[in-house]
Amino acid sequence: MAAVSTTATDAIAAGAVATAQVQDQQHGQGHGREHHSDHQHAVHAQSLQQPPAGLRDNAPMHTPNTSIATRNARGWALPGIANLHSHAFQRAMAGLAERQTDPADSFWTWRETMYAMAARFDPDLLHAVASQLYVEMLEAGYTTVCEFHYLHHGPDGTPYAQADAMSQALLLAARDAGIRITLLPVLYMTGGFDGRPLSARQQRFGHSVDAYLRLLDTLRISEGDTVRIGCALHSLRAVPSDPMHEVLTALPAASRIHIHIAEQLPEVEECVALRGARPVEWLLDSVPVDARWTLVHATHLDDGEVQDIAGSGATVAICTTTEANLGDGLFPLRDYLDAGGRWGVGSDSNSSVDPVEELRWLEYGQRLRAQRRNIASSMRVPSVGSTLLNGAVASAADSTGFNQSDVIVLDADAAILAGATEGDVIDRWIFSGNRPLVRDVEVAGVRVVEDGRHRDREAIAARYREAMKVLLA
Ligand code: NGQ
Ligand code: ZN
Repeated sequence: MAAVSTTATDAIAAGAVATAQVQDQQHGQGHGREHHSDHQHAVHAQSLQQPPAGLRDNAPMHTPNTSIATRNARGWALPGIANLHSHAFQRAMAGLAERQTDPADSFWTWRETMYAMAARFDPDLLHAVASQLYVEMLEAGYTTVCEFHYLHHGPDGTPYAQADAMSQALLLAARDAGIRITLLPVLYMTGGFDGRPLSARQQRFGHSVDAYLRLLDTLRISEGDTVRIGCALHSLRAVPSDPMHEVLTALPAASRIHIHIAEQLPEVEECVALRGARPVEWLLDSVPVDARWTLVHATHLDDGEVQDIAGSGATVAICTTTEANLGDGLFPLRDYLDAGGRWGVGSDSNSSVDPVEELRWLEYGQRLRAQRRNIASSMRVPSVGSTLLNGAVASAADSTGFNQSDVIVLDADAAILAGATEGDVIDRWIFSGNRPLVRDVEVAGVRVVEDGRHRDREAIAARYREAMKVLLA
């Protein structure tokens, strides 16, 4: 093959193919060996409770085994990850808002582009886009999605003949994909802190308190093994104080409550101007926030708010990639961990659908700011990956309302995991790049992803392509 190359491009291409073939052969030959040495390492790590020899100089003498990874016949088993925040329809605009619309482009100009996309959806299109998204979530290792859903009515605000048609589309998408869903219908009443009415494009989001509570009642019939119905308040901007109290009083005691809280500085400033306190401060002073609450985008916090959220038992949903994409700001992770705060991750706008990227960039953002390394770690749990994953796993039940956990299995035969141990496999998964390593995913005992592929990947993708033709027409 190299012999017939006549141009530099051909030669380079031929070289690349030859290298790839060698790598394939090595990978193929290496299978048995890797398996064997994985096993040896696992035994070694268990008996000595020490990091691999090459790293011992820099490691504490007695590294406790805080890993939640275990080796089984199919690979490295880990708990499935809960995605604490998603707006499924926004998946359809991934990569389509990365162009200048104004020299001062911001969250607020992005929101106009997003509203234009939102206006095109109906229940069938939402079902097609959400089921594709949920397949991708499962293949990436998310086994539960908290869907923060506010596209309730027709584009002009007229309710659908079946008032919960859009919610049902999301429940159906979750069922098709086989993911657990905590559906969070959103209460959205005003266009800003000053109580201004919804704009034309926001009409389809709105409800009266009564209509909203009726929607929750209707949807609760669907609750079951893999479905929970919770409550979402869009934001303090969109929900005035009185209706907020009315809804909270009417909720069943176990209901989970999610809210967008302090994503952008202008909303913090507006809240101070109109409610006399910062958003988190106002919320914690106004209602009994506890472990049933998830605060999404608790990005802009002062020191007191960091302590108070941590003390409340609420979970913070950090949406690293969306917060980066929208230019929101960095969550004060180290201070919050020091305060003992609970947190998890969400894919939010779904411009990225991968817990690895959320967790990795959660840590990397902190490193870039602090100009230090290994921020989410401690002497007790030195592994950054374990600290991150343990945090996400610990908050999942409180945030989602599901007590059962699911299983994902990483491909122990992947070259990048050669020689992995219980003590390092999580770090190696999160900090080794972008090759998908999730081999199997089981939700409620059903294997929905096998060998990296969702059981209905093709059919659901075909329906998504048709939907995108309509959405982009
Ligand atoms: C949302 N998304 O509701 O989809 C919001 C934008 C808003 C994020 N905050 C709209 N990432 O907050 O008004
Ligand atoms: Zn959101």
